[in-house]
Order: sequence, then C-alpha cells, then structure tokens
Amino acid sequence: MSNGCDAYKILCDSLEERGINLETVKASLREQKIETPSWGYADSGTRFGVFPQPWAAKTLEHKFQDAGTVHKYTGIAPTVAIHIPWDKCDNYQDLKDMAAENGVRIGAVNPNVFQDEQYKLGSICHHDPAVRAAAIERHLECIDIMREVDSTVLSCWYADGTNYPGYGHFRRRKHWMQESLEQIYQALDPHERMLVEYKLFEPGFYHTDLADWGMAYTVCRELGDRAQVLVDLGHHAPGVNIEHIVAFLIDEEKLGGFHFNNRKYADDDLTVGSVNPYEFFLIYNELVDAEQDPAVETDIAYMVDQSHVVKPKIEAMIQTVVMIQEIYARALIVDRETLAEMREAGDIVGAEEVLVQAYRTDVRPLLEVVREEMGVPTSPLEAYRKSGHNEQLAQQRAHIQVSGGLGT
Ligand code: PSV
Ligand code: MN
Repeated sequence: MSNGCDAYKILCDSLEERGINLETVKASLREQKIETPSWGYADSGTRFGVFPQPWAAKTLEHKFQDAGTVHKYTGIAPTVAIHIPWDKCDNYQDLKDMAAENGVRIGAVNPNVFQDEQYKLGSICHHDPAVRAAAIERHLECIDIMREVDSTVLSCWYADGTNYPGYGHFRRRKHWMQESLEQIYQALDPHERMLVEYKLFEPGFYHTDLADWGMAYTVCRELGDRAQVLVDLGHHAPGVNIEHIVAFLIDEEKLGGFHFNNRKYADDDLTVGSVNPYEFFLIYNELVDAEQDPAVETDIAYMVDQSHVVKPKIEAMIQTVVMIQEIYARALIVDRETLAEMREAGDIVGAEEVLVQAYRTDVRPLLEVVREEMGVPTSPLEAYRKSGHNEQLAQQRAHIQVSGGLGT
C-alpha cells in the first residue's frame, strides 16, 4: 500500500508541476458514465458458430443482473442499452423495475430492423412501401418503450445495403431513407433524440446506404437538432482518422454518441483499446478538449457495443469499462496550456510530446484513489476474478435453455 501511496504522491506532484488541477480531474472521473449493451451479456458468435458460455445470460433478468455486477465493480456503468426485439417483453414497467432491482437503469433503445425475413432487401430504404412502413412502425414501438422505461435516446443502425451491383437504386433508396427517418423524427418529443449510426459495410458487401459519417451527418442535418451521429469505432475503413471525425462532428454539434469497441480487420467487436490504445487516447483527447472548452456544448452518450465471442462476458465488460476509464484519465491530464503554446509556436515535436507525456503516464494510482472514494474495488477486474462469481453463475445458468435470440 505504501508503494501505491508513493506512486500516487509522485503522480500528484507531477500533475501539479504541469499545472493540472487534481481535484478537477478526480471530479471528471467520478462523473464519467459508460453504458453497457444488454446484448453483450448473452451468448453470441459469428456465422461460423457460437460457443456457448455457461455463465452467459440466458434470460432478460440475467442481462440486468450482469450489467448490475459490472456497475457494482466499476461504479461508472449505471445504464444498459436494450435492443428490440432481443429484449422485447410484455410489460416494460417490469423491465424498468428489473433494471432498478439490479442497480441499473435502461439507457438507449435500439430498434432492430435487420433480422426479420421482410428486411432481406432493406428496411427504411426498401423499395416496397409496406416494408418501410413496418420498419417505421418498429421505431414508433421503440419510442413508446423509451417513454415507459424513462429513456430519451433512440439509437438507430441500419443494415440497409445491397450485395451486388444493380438491384438497388442508390438515389431512390436515399430518398426513401430520408422520408422514413423524417417520420420517425417527427414522433420524438422535444427532450428525446435519435442517434444515427453508420457502418462501412456488412451485411451489405457491395454498398451500404449509410456507409460513413458524412452520410449520417447529411441525413441528421436534414432532420434537425435532435438527430445526431453515432460513431461506432469498428465501422471505419482501416487508417481512417476517427479523432478528426469526432472533432468535426463536435464542432457541428452533431456528435450524439459512441459505440466503443476495437477493430483489427473490420467490425470485429474487439475490446476497446486492445489493438490500438494510442488511437483511442487521441479520440478521447478530442472529447476532453471539447469538454473543457466553455464555448462547446455536447451531450454524448458513451456506450459499449461489443459482443464477445470467446471472452467471458462480465470480465470482458469490466475490462472494457476500466480501459475506457484509464484512457479518459490520460486524456484529462494532457497539459492543454503547454499544448496551445506549442501550437502557437509551431513546435511540432513539442506539441506531440505533450500528448505522448500524458499517454505514457501511469494513471492507475490516481484511479485507485478515485475508486476508493467511490466505494468500489480499487482493481475491479482483479476483484471480480477473485470473487468466484463467474463460477457461481455457471452453476446456476449452464442448464438453462435459451428460447429465441438474445443477442447477436
Ligand atoms: C452493427 O454492426 C452494430 O454496430 C449496431 O450498433 C447494432 O445495433 C449492433 O452492432 C448489434 O450488435
Ligand atoms: Mn454499433
């Protein structure tokens, strides 16, 4: 412990030297909120197979129990996103209560318009008005659900696209999409908003109707203030500068939310920060830069979108939340005054060094203190792994048969 205290003291001194206010950093860390996805707790796989995990959630209640466990160990994951129909139920008051009983609340509601047979050729961009109407209806149902569970975020992603050239008329599909989204947007109350997520490809391997941030931005701008873009980190071509996109959207007041994960090849659902942590830091650096700029207003929903194929679900989610917290802490300690001076002086190396210095700082002693103050384990993942909870869950759940799909 004395080593930990020494490390904390050294870190505090170094932050003071850089003119960084420790109390402000700690307050920001206490305020941080990460939403986890209900579908991240159930078994999932790829089209090549699913390897069931004995401890995975088998019922709706299990999903909230597991999200509650992640929140209990981290203290910063108080909400859970739901996907309809994966989380469909008869009584949404009960669902809301179920979340509360497990110490969490329901966050974003995600309409799923990609699995039914009728959506084979699209949903809101489908050539048949009846299919578009069904897709719109699913959104309206989700808006009703939002009201029942006290959510204000409708999080929309569309699998709409084509697999071969010719059968989809790009411009017509674009118009159908805008008309459909307009009807959905009109159903929102002033305190509600919709997030529009883009994705480069998959399941459409030839074209996707909302393939990049520019397309999502364009449709949101047409819709109005309460439509904003959602950036899923796994939905870009290799090498794309995501931090630049983030800054651009913030400046346009159009960044509404994140789906955190990491990619190596495409939409791999790897643990955020596991492949390219420096890139993740640079993204967070833009978020903190905006957060600390009094001229900028943001309302960003920070959500995880990871369905782990082989990692144990709860461990993976705690590891993810802790990774996000660590990267946020490093972005919070960037010496922005010196960075501004370096930019002013055109000092290229100096400016980069300011970022690298923050990135290389071991913020774990600071996080341990913050967690202690918040009343959660100082090392959440270690504490969870030692708790034996996974094994208990395996005993309780392994024999339960799942009916219907609970996730991706
Ligand atoms: C699509 O790949 C996506 O990123 C969307 O956010 C969906 O809602 C989610 O994954 C389903 O797992
Ligand atoms: Mn996503």
